[in-house]
This record gives sequence, structure tokens and C-alpha cells, in this order.
Amino acid sequence: MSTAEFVVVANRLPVDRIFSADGEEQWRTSPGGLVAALEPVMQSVDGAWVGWAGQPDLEIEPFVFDGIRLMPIALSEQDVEEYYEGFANDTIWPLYHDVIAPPQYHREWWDAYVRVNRRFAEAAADTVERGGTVWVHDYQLQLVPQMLRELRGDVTIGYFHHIPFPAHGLYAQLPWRDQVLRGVLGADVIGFQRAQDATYFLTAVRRRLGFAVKGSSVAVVDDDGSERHVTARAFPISIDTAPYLELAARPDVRQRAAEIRASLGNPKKILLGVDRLDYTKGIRHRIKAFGELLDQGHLSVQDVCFVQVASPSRERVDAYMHLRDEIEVAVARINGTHDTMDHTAIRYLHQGYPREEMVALYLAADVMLVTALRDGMNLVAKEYVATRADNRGVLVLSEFTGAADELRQAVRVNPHDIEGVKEAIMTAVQMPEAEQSRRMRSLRKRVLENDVTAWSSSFLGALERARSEHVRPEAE
Ligand code: GDG
Repeated sequence: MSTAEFVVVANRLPVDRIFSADGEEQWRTSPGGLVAALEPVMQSVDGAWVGWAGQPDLEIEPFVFDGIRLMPIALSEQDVEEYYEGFANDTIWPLYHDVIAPPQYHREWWDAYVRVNRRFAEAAADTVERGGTVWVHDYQLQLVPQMLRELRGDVTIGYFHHIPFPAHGLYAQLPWRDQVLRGVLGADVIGFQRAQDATYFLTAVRRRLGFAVKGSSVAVVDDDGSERHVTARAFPISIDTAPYLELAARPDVRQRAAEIRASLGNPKKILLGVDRLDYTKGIRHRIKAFGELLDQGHLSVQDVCFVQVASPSRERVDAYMHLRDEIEVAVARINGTHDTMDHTAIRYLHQGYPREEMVALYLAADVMLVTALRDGMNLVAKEYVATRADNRGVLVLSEFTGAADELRQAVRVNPHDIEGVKEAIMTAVQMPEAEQSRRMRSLRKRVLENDVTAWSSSFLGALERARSEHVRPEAE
């Protein structure tokens, strides 16, 4: 295939491999904001996407899907265990989320991370045209920017980090801390979710590598002694609002929301949590708070039902298996104590649902509980707000999410403070409609004005400025 002007590099391709009833292989766009945000850009500028198809030991030739050229990266079973489940999800993920679970440091995992990052960087280098642009995504690929720069000095490189960046005291634990910083600094523009993440990153760069930092600009000295300026700052991600608005207005989806309420016994209030089953999301904390409110008689199952969707995630990583057991024991205890024949305390669903059903749940929910202990952004909070066209409903939002920087009219909580979570739940359940409406109006304004297209345009604009400011000798 010929080369492309604009290349996205992400761990996953934007498609899922499925099989039709007669066993024929097919591809389907995977749901997610990133694809939606980049699709218009990809269509308009001749784009390609480098990523893994999601299954081990799958060798697939490049192909075109929906006008986007897809360049599949093959990962062996061992790569998946060591690079993906190991280094990405059992070293970096817990370390960058404030060591909520203990990060595992294994040298073989690091070796696999380097090996697989190089594979992605080489594929990107083979795909991008002379003087083109490459946008690398997320913590699985932190070494790609530098590796790509070494292969292709003519290319403009962006990197966006979807998860938090930790304070220096924690980051310093990483045995490969300097290599990772150098890897990311291969980019011309580095994007984070929150200003705080950018600040922590810049502190680590100054303290560990000794580079001069001025505002959001780092003077990086490369191995050959040359200096270049890298920008690192916040570009808070958002959602593709259109499908949420459309689904929320559709009669069948609204009907489904009414059915959900009826099937829960028509409680006065429905509380909702929607998360991947992940220890960063604070699911245990919200279950504990809700259970105590029932135990103490502040709430009753006749009046209030809590629906928790916990979609299956990283099921082969130990910490996730333990978390699932803990949550399921806690739910069973509370339900065992409080359920009646007609009402349940917690409707717990360890399943994934189509987007229509998620929107019906958002419409049915009077209170949305987002109690993450640490979260890069948290798109669920923004999705809930987008669907609430009648300005009713209350968002309870952890201050440790990126979304908390923007969604100031939510009921804010510190999820570690169980009494505080209980108070926030009671405030939300009892909030008068006029106050719900005042807050929701302001939240919706924020989300609708700052959608995912605004995010990608803002990042790509910064990248374009970087390109014009740094005229590269190779590109002249
Ligand atoms: C990472 C960062 C950052 C969940 N269950 C189902 C389902 N979902 C959808 C939600 C939402 C998405 O998955 C989850 O996004 P979050 O932002 O809440 O969290 P992470 O998966 O941890 O994402 C995060 C994000 O990257 C983007 O930068 O915000 O901080 O951790 O869209 O709706 N969707 C469907 N069925 C489910 O069962 N259809």
C-alpha cells in the first residue's frame, strides 16, 4: 500500500473481528470516541491506523475499512501476556493510578514492552509519507514517539496520554523511569487530560533528565547534542455527543428506559454506576456507602434501587480477578440482607451492553455515581450529562477524575471518605428539581460545547503549529 499523510498509532485498531452466522470473517467498527473523533480527519486527509486486531497470533495483511487504511500489528500469546497484560496493565496502569493496586515490576515484561513498541514504531515509519504526521495514543506505546523520531526525523509526532500521570514520588518507583520519559519526549506535542498530569510530567522531566522547562515547553537535548522544543499540556478529551443526543431522543430508547424502571419495581429513585470492572473506578466504595445507607435506614429498597453495570475487563490479570470476587461478595451480602421478593437493593450486571441499552439506563437513572479513585477523564460522566435533555438528574462525581476539572456543577465527592459519599448520595436523592435543572443545564452546556471533535481539532492544531515552527532539514 502507498504511504499516508496522517497516521494514528494506538494499541487497538478501531475495528473488532467478528464472524457471521455462516462462519465468515467480518470487521465491525469498535464503539468508542477515538474512532468517531478521528474519522472525519482520516477521511479528509488520506489517513492510516496502526494497531493490534485484539487477538493473539493473528497475521493479517493491511486492508481498507470504511475509507481508513488499517495496518494490523501481530502480537503473539507471549507478547499479549508480557507487553499488554503485564507491563501495560499490571505495571504502568496501577503505577499511574496512584498505586491503588501494587504495580508489578518484571524485567521480561519491560523487554517485551520495548520489543512491541519497536514493532509499532517500525510499522508507523513504513506507513507515513515524507513530512507527514503521526499521532500516537496512550500508555501502551510510550516509547513509540522516540523510536519513530529515530527512524523518521522528517515526521511531526503527537502523543496523547489517556490516563493520569503520577506525582514524581510515585513515578520514581519505575525502574525504567528515564527511558519512558525519553520515549514520550520523542513527540513534538504531548497531550494530557488534566493540567495536573502535565505538571507532574514536566516535574519528572526536569528532575530526572535535567531539561529546562518553561511554561508548557521543554528544551529537549537529543543524543547528538541538538536541542528541540516540545510542548506538554492539557487537552481534556470528550465524547462524540451526536449519537448520545440522537439515542436519548429516540422513542424506542425512551420506552426502554420506562421498561427498566418498571422491571425494577418502579422505585422512586434509580442510582446508576457504569464502569469497566476496574479497581480504579471506586465501585467497592460506592457499594459500601450504599449498603450503609440501607443498614442505617436512611434509604429503603422500596424507594431506591442501585444498578451497577460492571463490564468485564482484563479478566486474566490477578488484581482484576480479586476485585471481581470482592465486589460480588459485597453485593451478595447487601442483597441478601435487604432484598424483598419485589425489590432488589443492587442490580449488579457483569456484562457489556449495546449503546442503545446504555443510553436507556442513563435515561432511567435519577442519580449517576462516578466515584473513581483515579481516572484520566471518565467519559461515562459526560455521556450521562449529554443524554439528560430534560435537565433532570444528578451527577455525583469524584474529584479524582479529569472530568471534575470541567464539570463543576456536579456533586463532588472524595470516594475514600465513605461518610462523604453517603452524604453525596443523600444530597443527590433529595435534590429539588429546580436545583437539578440549574446544575444540569450548566453541565450540559460544558459537554455539548466541548465535544470530541473540539478536542481532536485542538490537539491537531497544536501539532500543526509545531510542524510550522520546527522546519526540519529533512523535510525541506
Ligand atoms: C480510558 C481512561 C478516559 C462501559 N461499559 C460499556 C460501555 N462502556 C463505555 C462507556 C465509556 C467507555 O466505555 C469507558 O470510558 P471511561 O472514560 O469511563 O473509562 P476507561 O475505559 O477507563 O477509559 C479514562 C478514557 O480512556 C478516554 O481518554 O476518559 O479516564 O481510563 O464510553 O460508555 N459501552 C457499552 N457497553 C458497556 O457495557 N456500549
